[in-house]
Amino acid sequence: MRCVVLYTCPSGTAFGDAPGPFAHPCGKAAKALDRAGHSYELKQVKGGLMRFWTLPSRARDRAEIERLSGQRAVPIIVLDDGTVITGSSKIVDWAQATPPSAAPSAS
Ligand SMILES: N[C@@H](CCC(=O)N[C@@H](CS)C(=O)NCC(=O)O)C(=O)O
Repeated sequence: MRCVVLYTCPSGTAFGDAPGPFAHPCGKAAKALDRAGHSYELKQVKGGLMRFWTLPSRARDRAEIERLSGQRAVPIIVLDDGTVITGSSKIVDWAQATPPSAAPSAS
């Protein structure tokens, strides 16, 4: 199974190395994938609870995330077999537990 797509918020993969609770969840997931040698397509979705001005378009902005994962938060990853992994901690666990050889580079 390879990681095909990493969905993040508009801040993308930034601040994943910040210490402990200050780490940006999407960045933390991206760093773990990078460190483990996984390649992936990055898709940034709009909106977010902190971006309160986007609340009116929230349902539309996160519709794909909701369809894929049943909730609206990112990060999520989608594997090539359709498996969806939701949340930075689970993504970190998957990245560390899955050898890149089992998850060849996305083409
Ligand atoms: N505990 C979650 C927190 C994820 C989180 O706060 N994600 C933000 C973007 S960085 C988000 O999408 N929050 C929900 C929202 O804005 O609707 C994790 O570590 O993955």
